Order: sequence, then structure tokens, then C-alpha cells
Amino acid sequence: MRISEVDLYRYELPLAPPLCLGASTVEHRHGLLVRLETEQGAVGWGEAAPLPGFSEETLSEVIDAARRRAPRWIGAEIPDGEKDLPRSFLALPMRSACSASLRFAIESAVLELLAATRNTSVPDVLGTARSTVALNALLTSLDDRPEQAARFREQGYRAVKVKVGRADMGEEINALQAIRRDLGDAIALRADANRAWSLDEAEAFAEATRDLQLAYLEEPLTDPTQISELTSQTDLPVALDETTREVEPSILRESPSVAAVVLKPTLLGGIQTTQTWSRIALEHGATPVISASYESGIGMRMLVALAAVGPDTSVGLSTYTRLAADVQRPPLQMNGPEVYVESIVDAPISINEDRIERIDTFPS
Ligand code: OSB
Ligand code: MG
Repeated sequence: MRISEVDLYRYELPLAPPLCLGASTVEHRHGLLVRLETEQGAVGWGEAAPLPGFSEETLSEVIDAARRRAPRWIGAEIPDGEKDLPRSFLALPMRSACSASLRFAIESAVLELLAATRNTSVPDVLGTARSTVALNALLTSLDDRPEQAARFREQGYRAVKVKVGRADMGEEINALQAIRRDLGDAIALRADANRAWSLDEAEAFAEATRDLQLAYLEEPLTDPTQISELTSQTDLPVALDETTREVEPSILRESPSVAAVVLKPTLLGGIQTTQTWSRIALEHGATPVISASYESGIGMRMLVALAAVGPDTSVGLSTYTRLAADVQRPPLQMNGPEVYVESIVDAPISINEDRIERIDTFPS
């Protein structure tokens, strides 16, 4: 089966409420969609949506790179018939270095074609899939916490993730205590400091939150090389997120105390890299937590598939509810504590043409 057509689309989707990304606030999410079609008419979609402030590449760089590469994808062979995932299959249409988000897009589209050739679903190509995936609820602003936390509990969430390191630490700790009271003891409470603190501050936070039973704290330190110092001095479980984009997964061999790794394929560089991190994390007793970077429904389908073949933990895909519209119609059912994998990954893709704009097609 050979790729015979490539189409590139741009999308713009409103974020409600607007999203604070570091210093800037964005009202819309922008991205590139890649659609591959084979001679036999099988179709695969992928999404490249660099996140400003987090991705190294910009959307216009991604679009330029996709336009340059697309002619070479025409005629590329999608391997079929093999029982196991060919290790090289995802690299096939890209023989040179590629930005993280574009790699995710191409790998996704090729993986969908591979599933189509094998008459199976994407999660089944990746591994052994569970039928449901649990989502963590996400509290990006501590201002609306008390009412929100109680609502999350009533909705049945098993994990809640809270952003910290953005205000006075004492106030944030008080807020976390209120949230823990509202959640009760059965719900996992995760926190994410996005590298806001010095070692001393992180130790103070660890000390002050001992009785909160935090499941983990993501990226406490401005200087991430001090992580092992922190974990040797406190028993606060720590998770890596930003660090996964800067080091190799073999770091987990030297950091036995890492409790979890937050894996964002859009930022980390696609499906194969994510799967490698997941495997090595599990070997070292760290939980891989597949997470989103505010992708549209196209990227989200692939993230659900990846989560379905990972361990049964609440994953970070509730960013989807921040989008006020999607490229996919109807929008995915992702607004509760649990998603049904089949209903998301096996549903035929139906694109809302009003939400996308075709920017190129090959062969032209
Ligand atoms: O800091 O974890 C982050 C999304 C985009 C960029 C950075 C982050 C996030 C998330 C993803 O929080 C959602 C989640 O992990 O639940
Ligand atoms: Mg994080």
C-alpha cells in the first residue's frame, strides 16, 4: 500500500476561557492537519500543533517543513502483513530530522494507515488496549478551586491536577488543603509547579504538604539537575514533564525515585519516542502519564489510543474541554472522568470543513 495523496490543512479554534501560556494569553489554538491517502483509498490523519511557550518550533516553521517534505511522502510504502510493529515504519516517510509536533502528525497519520491495512484499530497496532481510559481533572487557576474540587468529586474523577508555583506559596498550600478536604482521601491529588521553585522552596513545600498525600509533584525545580537532592531529602513523589524533552529516558535508571513521567507526544516528538519513554518508565517503577498539549480532536484520538495501551492511571487529556469548538464533528466525548476508547478511536473521522482551511495538496 502506497501513499498517493497528501493534503495539508490549517485550523484555528477558540479557547474558552483564553489560555495563559507563560507570559502571554492566547484566545485561539492553531495547528496543522496532515491527511494521507493511499492508492486503495485508506485515509490517515495527524495533527501538528506547536504550543507557544512550550514547543521549540512555530506553526509557520511546521507548515514550511511539511510542504517541503510532502512531495517525498508520495509513493512511500506502508508496510503491511507483519505481525509486530516494524520498528522503522514510522520513520519511513521522514528520512531526516523533524520537529516534535510534525513528527507526531506524520507518525499518527501513518499509524492510522497501518491500522487500516491490517483491518484493525490504532490501539491494537500499538499494543494491548484497555476499553476505557481515566482522565485527570485539571485546575489551571487556583481562584475557582473550592467549588470546582467538589464538582470533580461528584463527577467521579479519580485524580485532580492542580497548577502551583504561581502565587504566594502559603496561599497555595492553604488552597491545596481546602481542595484535599473537598476531594476526600480517595482521589489522587497531583500538583504541577512548572519549575517555579528553588531547592529550598521545594523542600519547604514538601514539608508543608506531607499530610496531603500528593500523588506527585511535577517539575518542582528551576534547576532540574537538583531533583535527586530533593528526593533524597523529602519523601514527596516527583514527576518529570519538561525534563523529558531535555534528557534521554535512560535518566530513569539513575533516578529511581521518580514516581511518574508526564509524556506529551506533541512536545516530546511523536509516538515512537513516547512509547520508548513509557516502556523504560515502567521498567523503573515510574508511571507514564500520557498528556495533551491542547490538541484538537485529531491529535486527541491518537493520545487516547496511546493512553489505552498504557497503564491504568488517570491521564492528562482534559485540555480538550478548553476548546470551545473542534475540527471534528461531533466533538469527542471527553468531558467526564472516563472515556470509551472505541467510541473515540474507532469512530470514522468527520471533519467540520468550516473549521479548517486547505493550504496545500500533493501531487499538486
Ligand atoms: O505543564 O503539564 C503542563 C499542557 C500543556 C503544556 C504544559 C502542561 C500541560 C498540561 C496538560 O497540564 C494536562 C495535564 O497534564 O493534565
Ligand atoms: Mg507539567
